[in-house]
Amino acid sequence: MLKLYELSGKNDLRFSPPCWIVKICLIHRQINFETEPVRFSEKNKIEFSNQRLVPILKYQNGFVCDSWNIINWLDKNYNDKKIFLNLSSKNFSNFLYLWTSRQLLPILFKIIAHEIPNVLDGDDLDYFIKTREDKIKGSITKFIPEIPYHIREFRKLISPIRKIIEINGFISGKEPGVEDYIFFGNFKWVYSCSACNLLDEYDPIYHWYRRILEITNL
Ligand SMILES: N[C@@H](CCC(=O)N[C@@H](CS)C(=O)NCC(=O)O)C(=O)O
Repeated sequence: MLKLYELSGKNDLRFSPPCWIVKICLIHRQINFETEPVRFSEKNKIEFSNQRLVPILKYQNGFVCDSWNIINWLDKNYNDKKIFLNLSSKNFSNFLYLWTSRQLLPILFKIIAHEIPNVLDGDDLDYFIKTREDKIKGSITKFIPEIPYHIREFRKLISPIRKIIEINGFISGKEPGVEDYIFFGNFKWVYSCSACNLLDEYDPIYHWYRRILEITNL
């Protein structure tokens, strides 16, 4: 059986965006898997992969790291699940993945950074604060005054996706697909860690997010 190594926090909360991309894909495509929680401080659990990040998907004869690589591996090895419908769908998914990881997640981090410690405890809490503060060269609370600005900008930035959802219901079309899984990771992260008002309750993207949760029984 496939084993998904995914980040876990306080009370076993799973909140990592790339881990959710893979997990929602496995759930929605009904691919059997078991999960292995990995805390920030449990690098020993993933030593076999010779790197320090999750998600990792372990299969009978090996493993794949990185959510985009895992999605591609699933597409290749679960041919009947039709993860990418064609090359256009693969390219659009790749665009969404790169846009998410390079541009959206860094903005979302500024919006929720000061709340992430609430979902961590013990050594994980110290690790998170130390590594992230080293990276941003300052306190994780330093973005707080800019939050309303970043929320406004984020809502504007994702307007093309809002339009697609208004037209089709889902990003992939009439049913959720790989493009929805990739975009979903952003919101699952924010809503797991933060009480911020990221999306207006009338926003079609907010309703899309709720529909994905319902469809996948999350
Ligand atoms: N590009 C990778 C990103 C993986 C990544 O950054 N994972 C984070 C969780 S969101 C992680 O494992 N962090 C562990 C750490 O910071 O020590 C992907 O798409 O899978």
